[in-house]
Amino acid sequence: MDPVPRIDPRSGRVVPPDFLVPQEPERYTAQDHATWRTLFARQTKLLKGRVVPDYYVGLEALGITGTGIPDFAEMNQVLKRATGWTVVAVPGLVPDEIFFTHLAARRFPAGYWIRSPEQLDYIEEPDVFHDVFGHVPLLMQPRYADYMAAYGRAGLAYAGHAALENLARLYWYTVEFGLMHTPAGLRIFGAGILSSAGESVYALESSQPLRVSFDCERVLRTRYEIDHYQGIYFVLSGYNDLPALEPADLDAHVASARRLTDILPGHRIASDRVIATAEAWHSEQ
Ligand code: HBI
Ligand code: FE
Repeated sequence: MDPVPRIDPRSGRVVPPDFLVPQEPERYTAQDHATWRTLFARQTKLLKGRVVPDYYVGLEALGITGTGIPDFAEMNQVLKRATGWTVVAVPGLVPDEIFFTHLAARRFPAGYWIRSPEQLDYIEEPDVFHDVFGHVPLLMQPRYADYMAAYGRAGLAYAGHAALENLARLYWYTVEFGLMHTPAGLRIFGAGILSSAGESVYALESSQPLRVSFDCERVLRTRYEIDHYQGIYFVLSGYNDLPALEPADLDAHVASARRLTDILPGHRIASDRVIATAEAWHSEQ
C-alpha cells in the first residue's frame, strides 16, 4: 500500500520524503507576527520564576524575541555552533520514523506556520510558537541537546515495535511535560507546559495533579492523555536525571516496564516519591 502523499497547504505541493520545506520567513503576514507577539508577551510574563533558568539563556542567545516569528537561518548560525543542532521547517506533524531520523541527525523539525487568532490556546498540530518558543531554547543546553539526539536514535531502534509506545512516554513526560528541581525551586522544563498559558500555572501550582520524582521505568509504564492538562508530572532532579538511552540499558528498562502493568495518569504506586508542591513552591517564597 502506498503511503498517502502529504500536501503542504501553503504551496499546494506534495511534500518531499524528508518532509522538509523552506521556512520562507518573508511570507509571514503582519497578523502572523502579531500572533507571535501576543503569545510571546503572555508566556514570558507567566514564565518568570516558573521556567528553568537555562531556558532564558537559550532564548537570549538565539535572538528569540517578542518582535516577531524568528528566522530559522539566523537562529541556526548560533545553535549549530553551540550544540550542532539546526531547526528545519516542516508543514506539521511528520511520521515517527521521519521525526526520529531528523532528531538523530540533530535537526529539530519545527512547524513553520502559526496558529490563527481564534486558536491562541489550543492547537492539534505543533506550530512555530510551540516548536520554536517551546523546544528550541533548551537545544542550547548541551545535556538536553544530547538527550534529544539520543532519543532520535532510540526511536529509530524501536520504530515499528510495540515498545515504541513506552519510549514515546519518556518523550512525553520529559521533553513535553517535564518539571525540574532547581536551587531556586520547582521549575517548568517541558515544552508542552511552557508554551501553554493555562498549564504553565497549573503544572506548578494546582493541587490537582500528582508530582513524582522522575524514574525511567515508572515513566515507561505510565500512559498519557493528550487532550487535557496532565494528571501526573515527573520531576527531574537535574539534567543528569535524563537517561543516557544507551541501547542495552534502555532495552533492559523497556523489557522490565513491559513485564509490569501500565499505570494510568494520576495513579500513585508504592515506590513513588511524591513531591508536595506547596512545600516545593513555598520553600522559596
Ligand atoms: N512531528 N513535527 C513533529 N513534531 C513532533 O513533535 C512529532 C512529530 N511526529 C511524531 C512525534 N512527534 C511523536 O511521535 C513523538 O512521540 C516522537
Ligand atoms: Fe512538542
